Amino acid sequence: PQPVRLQDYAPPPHLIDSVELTVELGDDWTKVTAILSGRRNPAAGSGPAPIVLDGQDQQLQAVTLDGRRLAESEYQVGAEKLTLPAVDGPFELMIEGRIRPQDNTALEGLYRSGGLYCTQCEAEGFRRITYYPDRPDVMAVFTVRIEADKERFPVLLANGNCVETGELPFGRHFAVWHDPFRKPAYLFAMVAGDLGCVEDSYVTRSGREVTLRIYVDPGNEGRTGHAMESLKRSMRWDEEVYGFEYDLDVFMIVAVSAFNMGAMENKGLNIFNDKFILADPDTATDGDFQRIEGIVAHEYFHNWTGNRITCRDWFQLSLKEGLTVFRDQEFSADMHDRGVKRVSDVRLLRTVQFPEDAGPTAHPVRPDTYIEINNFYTVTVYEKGSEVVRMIHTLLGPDGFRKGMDLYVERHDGQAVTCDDFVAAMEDATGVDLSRFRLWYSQAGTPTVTARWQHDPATRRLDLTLSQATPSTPGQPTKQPMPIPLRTALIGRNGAPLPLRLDGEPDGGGATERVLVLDEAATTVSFVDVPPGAVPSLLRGFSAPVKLDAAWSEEDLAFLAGADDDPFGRWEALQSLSTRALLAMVGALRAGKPAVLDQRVVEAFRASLADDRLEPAFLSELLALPGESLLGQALDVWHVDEVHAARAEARRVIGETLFDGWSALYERLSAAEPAGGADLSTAAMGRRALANAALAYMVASGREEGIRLAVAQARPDGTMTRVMGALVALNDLERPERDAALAAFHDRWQNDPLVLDKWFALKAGSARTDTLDQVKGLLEHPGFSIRIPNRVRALIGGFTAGNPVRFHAADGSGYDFLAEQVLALDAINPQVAARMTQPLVRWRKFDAGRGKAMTDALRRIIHSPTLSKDVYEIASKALA
Ligand code: B3K
Ligand code: ZN
Repeated sequence: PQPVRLQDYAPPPHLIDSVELTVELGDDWTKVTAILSGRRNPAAGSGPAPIVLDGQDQQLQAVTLDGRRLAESEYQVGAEKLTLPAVDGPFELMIEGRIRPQDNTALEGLYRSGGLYCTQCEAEGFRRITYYPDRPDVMAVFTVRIEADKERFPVLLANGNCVETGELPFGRHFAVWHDPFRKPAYLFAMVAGDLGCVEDSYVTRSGREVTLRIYVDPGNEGRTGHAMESLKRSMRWDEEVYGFEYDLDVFMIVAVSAFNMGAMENKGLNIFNDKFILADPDTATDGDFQRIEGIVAHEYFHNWTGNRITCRDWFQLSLKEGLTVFRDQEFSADMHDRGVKRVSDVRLLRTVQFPEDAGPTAHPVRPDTYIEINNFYTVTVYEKGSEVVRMIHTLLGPDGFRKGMDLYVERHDGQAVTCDDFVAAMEDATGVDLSRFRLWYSQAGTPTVTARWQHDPATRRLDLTLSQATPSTPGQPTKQPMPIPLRTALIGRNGAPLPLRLDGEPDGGGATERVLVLDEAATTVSFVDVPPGAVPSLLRGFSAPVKLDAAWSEEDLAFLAGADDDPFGRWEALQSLSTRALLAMVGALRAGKPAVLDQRVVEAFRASLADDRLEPAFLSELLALPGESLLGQALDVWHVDEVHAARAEARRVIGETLFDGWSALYERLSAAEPAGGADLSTAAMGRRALANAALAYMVASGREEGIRLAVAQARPDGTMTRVMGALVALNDLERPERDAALAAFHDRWQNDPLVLDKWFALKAGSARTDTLDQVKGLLEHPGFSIRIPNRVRALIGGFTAGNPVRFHAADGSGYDFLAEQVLALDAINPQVAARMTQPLVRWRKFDAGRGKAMTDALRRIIHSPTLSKDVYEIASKALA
C-alpha cells in the first residue's frame, strides 16, 4: 500500500455545491442515486480537468453528465476511483449505483446491524455509499431522500431538517432531509430502523427553541436521561464559555450497538456507540456516567470545532480533535472537580500516549504521512493534541485564548482549514509570537525536562536550571528545542506557597505561581528572597506534556505530597514517591531478594488518609498506586512478573498496615450512601470512589474481613458502581467467593449486552493463571460476537490490553492468541483489527524472549495474504 503525504496536498480540481442523494433501502440491494452539482475549483487552475471520484465496494450502474448518459467507454472504473471526462465549467452529474449494507461488517459507510441501518463516514466511509470527491475540503449542501419498508423501518433520519415524508407503494415510505449547512461528506449520516425516541427541548441564549431527540432501541428509553441532561449542560456551557450557539432547529442522537468507536459528530445527527448513551444506576458505574457526559459534550462541541470549521485534509485531524478534547476536558473540569479531572487526563496521557510517542508508531500531532487514516485517530492526535491547545491557553491566558477563538471563527466559519490557521488566529488576536511553538505540531516524541536547583542561604537565591531534550522517533532523528510552559511555585517549610520574585524584578507582585517558558535547550532562572527549606513545585497542573526529571529527594516528595497547594502537584508527588519505591521492589525481586515497601510511602498514605480537608474523589486518586504499565514504562525492560508482584505486595502492605484506617473510612462512607445509590452528584460519586478504594485495600490485605465485606457489596442487587467496585477488588483472588460473585453477576445480567461486557472484561482482566483459557472458552459464549466491536474490546481487549501479566506470559501463549484473533477480525473489520494489534507493537520494551515471541506473532500477521492496509500499516511499522 502507498502512503499519502501532507507535502503532496493539492486543492481539489472540482468543487461540489450541492448533493441530492436518494437511498432506496432493500433487502437484497440498496440503490443509491446521487445528483451532484459541481464546478471547476478556481483555486486549482483553469481549463478542462477530468472529474475523479472516490468509490469502494459498490456496483456502478449508470453515469449521466449534463443530462447525457455516458457510454461505458467514456469513463474508467478502478478499484477505488471513477474517472470521468474532463470538464471545464459547471456540471451536473448523476451517479447510480448499488450497495449491500447487510454484508458490510467493516462498519464504515452504510451498514446494517440487526434491524438497523446506520452510517459511519469519517474518515473515508462516504465513498462506500456513492462515488464522490470524498475529502474534507469539498463542502456541499446535502438533500437526502430515504425510502424503506415502513413497518420494519418506521424511523428515517438524516442531517438537518425533515422537509417531507410520505407513503409509497408496497408498504414503503420515504422521508426527505435537508441540511442547509455546507459540509464535507464525512459528516453525512442517515439512519433507518425501528427506534424509540425521547424528546426534550432547549432554548438558546438568543431565545431559539431547539428540539432534542435521543433515539434508542425500543425499551431503552428509560436509560437516556443522563445523556439528555449532559447534552443540555454542554449546550449551555458552550454558549457561556465560547459564545457558541446551536444552529439548527433539531439536534438528534442515535444510539447503536455495533459501532467502531465512541461516537460521531455528524451534523445535527450524532451517532453513538450505545455504551456512551445508555445509563442508569443499576447498570452503569459512576465512571460510565462521567464518560457519557464527556462524550456527549465532545460530539456536541464539534458542531463548532469540526463541523462549522473543519479540516482541510486528514493530516489536520488534530485541528478539530485536539481542540475539541481540550474543550470537553474543560467542560468536565467545570462540571465536577478540576483537580481530579486533570489527574485522570494526565494518567491517560502517560499510560497510553507516552508509550505511543516512544514506540514504532510515534507520529507528530499533525502527522505528515499515513497509509490508512483510520490508524491516526490516536491518543497523540487527540490527547497530546489537547495538551498542545492547553499550552496555547496557558501562554495566552484565558482572555487571550478566547480572543483567539473569536478570531478563528470570524475568519474561518464555513471553511476547511489547517492547524496553522488556528495558531495564526491565536497569534493575530493577541500579538503573541507562536512561530517556534508550531514545533509542537510537527515534532513527535515526549520531551524530557530536567530540573536542578540550588539554594544559597547567604544570598537567599534559588537558582533553578532547566533543560530539555526530545528523543528521536521514526523519521525524525534530531529534534529542536520547543517552548515549554512550566507552571512553577516554591512551597515554604510551613507548607504555604511563597510570593515569587525573579532576579532583576523590582517586585514580584505577590504572585505565588509563575509560568516559566523554557524555550531553549537549557536555561537558569533565579528566584530571590527565598527562605531556606523551600521546595520547588514544578509542572503544576501538568502544564506541558513532558517527562519531568526533577531533583526532588524522597523527603521533598513526601513533603509535597502533604503540602503542595496544586492538586496535580500533590498527587504527582505521591505518585513519584510510590514509583521510586515500587521500582526498588522490582529491583530487589530481580536480584532474588525480598521486596520491601519503603515505609515513607505507607506514612504518606497514612497522612493523606488522615487529612480531612481532602475531597473524597481527590483522595481516591491520591491513594491509587501507579499502574503496572506506568511502572513498566519507567523501566528499561518491563519485567511484567516482577512489576505485578511488586505492586501486589505494596498493595498488601498498605492494606494491612493501614487496615483500621481503611475500615473506618469504608464504614463512614458506606453509611453516607443513600439506599439505591442514585445520587449522581460529584460529591456522592467521590464518596463511592473512595469507599471502593478502601475496600480494595482491605481485600488486598488478605484479611478475611476485607473479603467478607467485598462479597457482601458484590451482591448483584446493588448499584453498579458498588457491585463493580467489589468485583474488581475480588477479581484476582483464587477463592470460591470470587467465582461465586462473578457467576451471580453473570446470571443477573447475561441478557444485557452492555453489562455483560463488564463481566467479559473482568474475566479477561483477572491475574489468575487460568485467565487465557477462560477467555478462549468465552469466545463461544452466546453473548459474545466478533462482529460487535464492544464485545471484542471487552473480552479480547480486556485480556490483551488490560491484563499485562497474563498477556505477556513468558511462553508466548498470549501473543499467539492475539495473532489469531487479529487475523480472524481483519477479515471482518480491519479498523478494529488494527486497534487490537497495538499491544504487540512495543515489543522492544520486553526481554529478548518475549520480544522474539512478539515479533513472531507480528510476522504471522503480516504474512497473511489477505491483510488489510489498516493492520499492515501497524504491523509493518512495528517490525521496521
Ligand atoms: N470524529 C469521530 C471519530 C471518527 C473515527 C473514524 N475512524 C469521533 C470524535 O472524535 O468525536
Ligand atoms: Zn472528536
